[in-house]
Amino acid sequence: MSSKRKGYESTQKPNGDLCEFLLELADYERNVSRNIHKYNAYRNAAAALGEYPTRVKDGNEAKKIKGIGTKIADKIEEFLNTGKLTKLEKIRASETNVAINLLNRVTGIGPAKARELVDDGILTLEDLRKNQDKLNHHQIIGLKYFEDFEKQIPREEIVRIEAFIRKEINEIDSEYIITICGSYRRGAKSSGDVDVLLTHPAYTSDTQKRPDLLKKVVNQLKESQLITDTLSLGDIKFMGVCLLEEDLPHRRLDIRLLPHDQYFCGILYFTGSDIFNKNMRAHALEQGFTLNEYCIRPMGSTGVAGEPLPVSSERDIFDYIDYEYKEPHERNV
Ligand code: 8DG
Ligand code: CA
Ligand code: CA
Repeated sequence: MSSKRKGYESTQKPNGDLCEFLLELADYERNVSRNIHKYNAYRNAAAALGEYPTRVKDGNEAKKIKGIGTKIADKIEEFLNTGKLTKLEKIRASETNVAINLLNRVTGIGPAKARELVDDGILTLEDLRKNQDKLNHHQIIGLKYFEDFEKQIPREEIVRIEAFIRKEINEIDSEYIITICGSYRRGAKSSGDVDVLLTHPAYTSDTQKRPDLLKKVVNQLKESQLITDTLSLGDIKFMGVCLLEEDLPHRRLDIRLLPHDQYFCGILYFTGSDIFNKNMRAHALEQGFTLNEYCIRPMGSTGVAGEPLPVSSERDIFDYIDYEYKEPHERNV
């Protein structure tokens, strides 16, 4: 997951300000309280409000929207009446909360690590720079490029990164297949990072692992000086940093190697949005299928998943579960 701060394009939406405060509460629940249940509840409510076509007039109207319960509706009511939210004012007034939220924005630092650092008296990025012995390699790189990674990547830049990667990979082996997923594939004007999915016809879930297929690509992109840093490199996943040109910011780049037969389930999953995925998986279950980032399987009457079904396009997956096909740009839920 790239983006630690995910916003909705709130300005044009009739309930954009309400979405903003719900997302701020969601961040608080994830980063500070570490209550993933409440985090999801706020995220779902924000997504539902973001889709709602007209300005919500009061808490009662909000409560009628699917995904918004009584407690969140009460907060919406308070916000509409007073223009602010007492709970949020209190959260913002706590130095500890502010610091935990800030440290969480460094890639590699999660809620538990952020809490630990704050307990050690580290409250600012400056404090963190002086205490790098408390950080691992990933976190040190995250700190080094903190300002760069906060910047959105314009679509035109990803278009150029994509062309660069295609050209380099084609020089190693023209049989590689790549797709840039994430918000870019959904047509976003800017993205938080670059999500590359990679496969090769010679690598399937029946064959041996092929870490060499990923390593060759990473080496080539290092040699051609697109990749500047590695956060982590395993058999199937590279996480790192790229730089297209001097004077541009450094960008987060992820490359995942998938077996050829699992490529389309992977593309579907990593295109998202995460809420679109959640809705689609729920629909799959209702239809008697289980869907994940690797495969789609029928659920037998005993509740045990069967063998993965053959998939040769994203559309196949929608067809199995009788779900109306959505183009990537229609998946911005
Ligand atoms: P952004 O980078 O522009 O901020 O947005 P994004 O491309 O939609 O988000 P991302 O964090 O880069 O994740 C890419 C896709 O991965 C996302 O759209 C859907 C899928 N995904 C989930 N859940 C999760 C998860 O928990 N972790 C990761 N790494 N990816 C997830 O649906
Ligand atoms: Ca990502
Ligand atoms: Ca992304």
